[in-house]
Amino acid sequence: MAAEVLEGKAIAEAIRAEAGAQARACKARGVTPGLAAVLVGDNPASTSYVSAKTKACAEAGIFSETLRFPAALSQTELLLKIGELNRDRRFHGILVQLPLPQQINEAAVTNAVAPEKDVDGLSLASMGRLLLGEPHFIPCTPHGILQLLLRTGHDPEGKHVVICGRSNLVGKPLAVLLMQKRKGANATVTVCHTATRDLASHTRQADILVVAAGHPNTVTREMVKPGAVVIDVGINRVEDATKKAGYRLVGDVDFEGVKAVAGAITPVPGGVGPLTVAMLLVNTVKAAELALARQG
Ligand code: L34
Repeated sequence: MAAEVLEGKAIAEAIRAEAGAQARACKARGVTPGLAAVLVGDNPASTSYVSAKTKACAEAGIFSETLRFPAALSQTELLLKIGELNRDRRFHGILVQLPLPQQINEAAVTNAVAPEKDVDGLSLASMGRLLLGEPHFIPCTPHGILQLLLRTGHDPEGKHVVICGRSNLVGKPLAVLLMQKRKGANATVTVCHTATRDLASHTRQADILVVAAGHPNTVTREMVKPGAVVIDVGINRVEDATKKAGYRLVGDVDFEGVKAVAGAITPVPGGVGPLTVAMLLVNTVKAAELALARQG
């Protein structure tokens, strides 16, 4: 039997509507949630992700502004800008879209965002809190994956989750999130990466398999246990002359092959990507609510 396709897009729409209702409640109390999106350079994928984010903000009644900088921007200039945004009361959240050009140290920049505005959840403070089990802002993609699992009836509690990929953006925070001793988490977690030997021997153990490796076809049919839930985080552009854009999007999983054995699988596009966007809105509204609470 073919796998159930987990439509992230529909779930993301529901979450965005919830965030919109909360944004209206903030407005009624005198504060419009605001997001500053920082985009350095003109990477086409980053540009399209940031515009998806600001468009979703507008639909949810969240004020947003995109600050665009040339690829040659220095780290010092970027840090100065972030300092300004930290002090700008119109913005409750600051997003610095990654990757950044090579002359800029990403850790220095993500960590310069004030903890109360760190809606991407990537600063030392946010990551440390997550690790110690007192999460504040949870990074958007891992949070979105957890919401997708919970809202489609695949509670990870007690399950063996195997994650392929150990990035700071996805694999690492997701592993920490899923191992927490609390409702909606509580999984047994294995993290595989580029030095893992015999990857298939690990992936075949997974009740829930999350693939965030950054390469098409990292996971194929024979690597998946029958009935497993497969979450494909990858977004790769592959050349396709039949498409107007000259390319099409594929994930890190061989979708057609794996669909034949898995119990459930996320598509690309329309799977995890839209949830990343939705969770940024959730975090931004939360930042505005916390600002309101501080005002008393
Ligand atoms: N700081 N950098 C920071 N935070 C993030 O959370 C991200 N990420 C990743 C890259 N860099 C980041 C994103 O925003 C990946 N990512 C992201 C956001 C949105 C989408 C995909 C990745 C998305 O909307 N994907 C659509 C299709 C997009 C398209 O057509 O190109 C989808 O359906 O998957």
